[in-house]
Amino acid sequence: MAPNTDIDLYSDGTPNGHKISCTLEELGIKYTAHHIDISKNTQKEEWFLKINPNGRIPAIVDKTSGKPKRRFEGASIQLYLCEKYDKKHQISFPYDSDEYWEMVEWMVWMQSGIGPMQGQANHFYRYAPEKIDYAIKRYHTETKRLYQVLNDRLASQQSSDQGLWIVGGKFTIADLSCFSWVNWAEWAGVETQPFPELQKWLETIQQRPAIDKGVNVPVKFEMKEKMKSKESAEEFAQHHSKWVMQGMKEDQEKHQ
Ligand SMILES: N[C@@H](CCC(=O)N[C@@H](CS)C(=O)NCC(=O)O)C(=O)O
Repeated sequence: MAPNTDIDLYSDGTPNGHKISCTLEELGIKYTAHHIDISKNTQKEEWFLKINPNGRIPAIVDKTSGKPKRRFEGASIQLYLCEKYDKKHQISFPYDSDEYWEMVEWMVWMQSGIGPMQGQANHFYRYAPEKIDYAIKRYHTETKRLYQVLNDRLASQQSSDQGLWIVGGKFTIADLSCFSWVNWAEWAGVETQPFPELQKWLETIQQRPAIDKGVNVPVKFEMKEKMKSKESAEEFAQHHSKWVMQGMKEDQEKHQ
């Protein structure tokens, strides 16, 4: 039976946000989702900075034990939730096992690689007011290089009878972490078809009911729908570009 949790999730419909809503859904535990509209800069408000001093989503406050615990940074939230609420290790591994450290390795790899590189690809390909070819190429190439690393890992796992999963022959938070960004590949202008194992892995994860639910928390997942026409993709990019530019302006004023 799922533990009786009391968790507040602060998030928005983005890759980093999906990472945590999908983790909570996979664990099947009770939580309340609060929409932090990053286009309105809610993540920079005083009350939210007390939860995440970095002013970014996602964050959680776990009130289950009675003493509220605030957690921020995607990978650290995922590890915390599994340590506390995945006692049967359905999507994680026992602390200090070899698989545990391999899982952590791939999560840190994702957090310091795919996340920031694909994030910059989004920025220069979709949001920047001028199209700088050098920057677009740099971040597209780096994202593709990282996808190849993931593709090769999946291929070698499969050929050693570990299934098409990153670690230990089962779906874990390492897969979920990487999935949260690879699922947004087309928004960054990167195709997944050239990476056959990654493509199969992606489609398998997309079919998990908890993932289908999680990507629609706290708001409906719209990107793939918006990508169906050039006009709606452009409109979606404009909407995001506006707040990204405003945020940059405010940061530049503060940090001259
Ligand atoms: N390393 C952080 C990244 C968090 C992050 O960059 N979140 C983005 C949304 S995907 C955000 O809150 N952006 C708002 C802003 O830049 O002000 C994590 O994994 O949690």
